[in-house]
Amino acid sequence: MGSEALLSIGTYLKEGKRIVDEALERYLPGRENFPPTIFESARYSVFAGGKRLRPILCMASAVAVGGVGRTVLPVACAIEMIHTYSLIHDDLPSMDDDDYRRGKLTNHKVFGEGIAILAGDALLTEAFHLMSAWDHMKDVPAERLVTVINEVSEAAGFFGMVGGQVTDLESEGKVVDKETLHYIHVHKTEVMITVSIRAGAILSGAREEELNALTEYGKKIGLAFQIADDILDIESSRDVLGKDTGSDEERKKVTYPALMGLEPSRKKAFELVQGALADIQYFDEKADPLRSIAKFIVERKS
Ligand code: GRG
Repeated sequence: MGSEALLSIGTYLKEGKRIVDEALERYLPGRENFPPTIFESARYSVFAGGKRLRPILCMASAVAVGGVGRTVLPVACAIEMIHTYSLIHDDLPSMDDDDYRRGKLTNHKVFGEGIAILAGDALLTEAFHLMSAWDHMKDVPAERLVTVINEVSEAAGFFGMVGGQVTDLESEGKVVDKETLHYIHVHKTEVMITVSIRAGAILSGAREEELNALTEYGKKIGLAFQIADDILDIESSRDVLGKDTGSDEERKKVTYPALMGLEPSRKKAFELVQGALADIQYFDEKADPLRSIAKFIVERKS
């Protein structure tokens, strides 16, 4: 994953996914360990066919500041493990109660609720085990790694994704204002995307102004990604998306299109992407993958 001219964003993402999948295969213990069910359950969801957007962003950000994508792979994969845990838990009967994800039955439908909860717990814990495993990250100064671990834990926890999920749960079926909707989207989705980008840059020794620009880029594409997700829930089909659509409306979930309308939401996502491109305008061609990913985020079909 260098900065070579991009054949197409599709080819780039496919190659990124291949690299991430290969690394996850190495980092994630297999069912030859005891007790086998938990490894099988965790692997079932990790290898269910996600886009790997967050780890790809982490590597692309490393490259944009002059680093090497593969150097940040352990942290990139740890972030994907945290993302997978959040999806497993989000699908549980006590949360969104979804039967399908990424075109396959959800984890609890296959392994039962208890094992699904534990697979999520194990993935979250394993992510921090992996990030702090010194032998994987020997080339990175320790203080950069500690900073990244600190930021990732904040993004995933009380003040990040968990906070967003709690507010989302508590808002179901209620009339919610724009500020609450913004809080949910930022905390549930944007912060994990921004921290993926920051992690790649920090580990690669980004200068302060580079890090600031990438953070602004991350905040904008992170929000655009969630707005696009809200739109896909309305406009896409289960065949394309791999999960049930129309579920936001059914559950009376607060979304951008529900609050602002479909066209204004599309416009907002487009403006965010333009803003993100402006944030990184002074980066050279090594940031081209980040530019293409920003556009892909609002053009994607799944
Ligand atoms: C359980 C603490 C906890 C949090 C759950 C991630 C999440 C928070 C909920 C999932 C539902 C949802 C719509 C989340 C917003 C983030 C999002 C769009 C996730 C899907 O991410 P993709 O499209 O998924 O990157 P793939 O399958 O490609 O990995």
